[in-house]
Amino acid sequence: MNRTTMIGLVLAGVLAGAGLGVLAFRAPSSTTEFQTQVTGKATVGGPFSLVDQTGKHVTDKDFRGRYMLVFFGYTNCPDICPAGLQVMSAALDKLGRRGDDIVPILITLDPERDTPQKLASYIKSFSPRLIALTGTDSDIAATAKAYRVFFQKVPDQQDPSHYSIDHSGLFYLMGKDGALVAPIPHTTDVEQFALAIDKALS
Ligand SMILES: [Cu+2]
Repeated sequence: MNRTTMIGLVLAGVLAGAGLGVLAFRAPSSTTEFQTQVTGKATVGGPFSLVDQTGKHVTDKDFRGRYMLVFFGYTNCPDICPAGLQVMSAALDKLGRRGDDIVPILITLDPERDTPQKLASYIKSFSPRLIALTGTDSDIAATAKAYRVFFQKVPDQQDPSHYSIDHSGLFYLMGKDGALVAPIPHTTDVEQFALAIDKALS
């Protein structure tokens, strides 16, 4: 056995031990957490059950066999959402037929204000292929949690009846099996966005 193999084996042993330690000391509270601990790989995404902009009930399973390009936001968002969705739409245009299997999906973090009707009129400004999903507070919270999306309601200082929502701005390209293929930051430019998708599809 050469030295590198030896070090490799020792390291593997240490890592395996550490992994078991985590499992022993912290009982996983969910399958996702369990997978994360066993594989050491963060699991992003998962089942959801929501309502689209036409009022139709949809689940993640409806998109199996296609790629979901998932983004979380809200229609009253002043910056991240409109800018990100604009870039995403342009990137899909750029990809042309190559992106035919991609379904862009906006999931609202503001189900209180974002009704299916409001979402329907909002997404008209972007890719005609974009669909938008809303749901109950708890369905939205569970979906955001599965995607590890941070979001927080921020009341308006001047007018407490108004609020904005701070939120993380990643697009998640999910594979035909529903598993994460590539995260794409909302700050990516059109060229790079299209390239990232193109790479992920090959
Ligand atoms: Cu936003």
